[in-house]
Amino acid sequence: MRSQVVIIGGGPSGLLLGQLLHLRGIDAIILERKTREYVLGRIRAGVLEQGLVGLLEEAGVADRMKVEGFPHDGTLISYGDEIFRVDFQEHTGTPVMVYGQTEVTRDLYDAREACGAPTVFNVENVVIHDADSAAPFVTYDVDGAQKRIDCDFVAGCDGFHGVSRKTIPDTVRKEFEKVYPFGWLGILSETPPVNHELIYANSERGFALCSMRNANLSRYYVQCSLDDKVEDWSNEAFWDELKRRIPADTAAQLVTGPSIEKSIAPLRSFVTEPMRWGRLFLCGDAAHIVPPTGAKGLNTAASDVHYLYGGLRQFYEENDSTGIDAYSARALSRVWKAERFSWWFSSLMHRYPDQTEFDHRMQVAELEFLRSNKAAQAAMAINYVGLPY
Ligand code: FAS
Ligand code: PHB
Repeated sequence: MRSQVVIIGGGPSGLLLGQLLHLRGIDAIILERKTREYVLGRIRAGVLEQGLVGLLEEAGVADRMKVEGFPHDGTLISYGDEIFRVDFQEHTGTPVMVYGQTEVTRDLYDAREACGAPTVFNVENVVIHDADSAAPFVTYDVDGAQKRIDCDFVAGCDGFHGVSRKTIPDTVRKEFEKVYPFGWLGILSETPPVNHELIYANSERGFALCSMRNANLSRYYVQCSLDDKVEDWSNEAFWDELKRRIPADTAAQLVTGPSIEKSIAPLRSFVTEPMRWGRLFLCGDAAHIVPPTGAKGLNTAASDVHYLYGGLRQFYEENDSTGIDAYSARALSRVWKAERFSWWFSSLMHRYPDQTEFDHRMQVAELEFLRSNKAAQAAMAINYVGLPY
């Protein structure tokens, strides 16, 4: 079998790239390790930058998002019982879109099935061959049989635990990592959100985040120990802890209820360089990870897709490799800025186990400065709504 592009991974990166390529008549097959249902069962990002909104419009999958999504013009930040708002419209003229990654992925799968583009689920033993040649190919097992696809390019969209990144030789690949000494315990509950905008909370007891998916589906997080297990946290314990980390009058408004999903995510900052090796291009979590504090994971995967799609389109339509040759440097330039913002916001909002009282006072001083200084708020807003592609 032959395909112009083989995309490894049927998450948002792979699906969005596949849809954009399909619309330009560039054939791409997606190889996904799991089933569609399994992929859609993951609860992850909730905030879309305008760049991603634009890409979804370009891919023709934005209709439901425009009806069911919620544009947010700002966010709240609290510390103790103090709370203030950062106004995205005032500082950037653009909102962010609150619409779950699960729904983005569902819309992309629906569009892919509607156009008949090929996706192979339940693949195993995916191996990328001769990526540093002009004739790469991919082998994989499905239904007990080994398959081979010859191609021009491979897009490694297979996330942090995929095979693509490790295909780049250790002698070529350089990795940068920071592991945070805490995780996020998240729940999804069929309750009305405590506030119509997100609340990022710094408290003596640790970080908390109040988010949502719709008017009756809330998403909450509390910072937790890396030693915690989900089963250590009853719903009651979660709600009690959340109430103790957000301002008292906000906590008094909180509607609690059963969780329909509960999970703990570890936090790390991670970048691989380069994001290209020969005919292999890494995209999204395959190349980089951010702590979710800045809502940059999915959104940085989107800018990778934008750059890679543009380069592949230029190659096929204009016989010009300028875009693919510039891909790694262009993507990494924006990736590192997202890494910095995510690290900065995480450092500002979380309680670190080895944090001294002085360290905490530094956090409070920076929060006071952010609260009182329009230039500081503008800098945060510009990063949060998304730097230009
Ligand atoms: P994904 O990991 O989503 O998709 C990769 C796909 O490749 C998966 O479907 C996987 O099954 C498949 N795959 C893996 N190995 C394969 C192989 N060998 N062969 C074939 N297929 C293979 N970001 C935010 O902005 N906000 C958040 O709140 C947030 N929360 C998160 C919580 C968790 C637990 C995690 C893990 C991530 C979170 N993220 C968050 C980041 C997340 O949204 C990612 O940025 C986003 O899923 C990136 O999409 P992909 O690059 O497509 O990778
Ligand atoms: C979410 O709604 O899941 C969400 C929102 C903002 C973040 C992280 C997660 O920074």
